[in-house]
Amino acid sequence: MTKVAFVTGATSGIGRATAFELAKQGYRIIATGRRAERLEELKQELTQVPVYTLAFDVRDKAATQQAIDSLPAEWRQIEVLVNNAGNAHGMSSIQNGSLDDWDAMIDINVKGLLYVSHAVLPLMLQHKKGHIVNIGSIAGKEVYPNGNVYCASKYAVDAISQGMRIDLVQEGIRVSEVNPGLVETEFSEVRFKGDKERAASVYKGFQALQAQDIAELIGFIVSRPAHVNLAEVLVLPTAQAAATIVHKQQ
Ligand code: NDP
Ligand code: 8X3
Repeated sequence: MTKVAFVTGATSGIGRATAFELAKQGYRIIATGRRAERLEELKQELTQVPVYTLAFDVRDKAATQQAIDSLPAEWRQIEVLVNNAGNAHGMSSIQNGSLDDWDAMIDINVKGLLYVSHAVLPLMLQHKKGHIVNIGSIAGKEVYPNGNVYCASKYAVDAISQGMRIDLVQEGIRVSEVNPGLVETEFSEVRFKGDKERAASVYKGFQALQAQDIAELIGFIVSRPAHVNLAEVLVLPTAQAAATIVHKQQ
């Protein structure tokens, strides 16, 4: 039976591209996200391997556990978990921040990643084999103006990834963390609450990373020999030197 990869946030951007990339390596794909219609579209398009979809909100711990418990036997031997679901919500100073935005970022990026991992890990532990790839960010490596809580959520992903690696080393489970800089996805549209013009301006004047770039990196990480773990990768567009230092053409 072919191996199984579980990808969160597969309805868009990095997660969607990763589902396609891992399928190229022969993984059967469990694709998850909230938007069931997008998951259905993915299933229609991704025909070279079997695809199983689970629509749930990672903020809801009961729904997350229930969804993963509902997997049929032939989908339970998960070898790769890509903890990708996440977003920034808003971008403002701490004194002008919105509690709802803060809740969303902490609940999705931090607690959601934990809920999914908590439900999937027992399936990996049964086989003493598995690879967890957490999607952090350059925002988990440096704090930038008005990034406060989003950065905090990604610093938490960094700490959780290190903690997972320490606790799971004796179990033979690899834990990797991918920390991208600016990737052109729906990320900024979500951050700026549907303001497409403002979102597009983030990626103007330079060549941003594309979701495919990150998907290929994830594909590389999970295809290393069993004794090799790429623990952490910071990946930036060539035009980006740090979180707020981007060389843009006028
Ligand atoms: P997108 O907005 O394109 O994709 C986000 C994905 O997360 C969607 O599939 C969305 O699915 C899913 N998601 C969001 N909220 C929830 C939720 N409550 N429950 C379940 N799924 C959810 O953004 P990206 O592809 O860019 O983002 C993917 C990851 O990459 C995120 O963790 C982000 O922080 C990180 N990242 C992004 C960078 C960038 O510049 N784009 C740079 C560094 C890191 P749905 O809405 O259907 O639920
Ligand atoms: C997304 C990249 O720079 O907007 O994590 O924080 S950034």
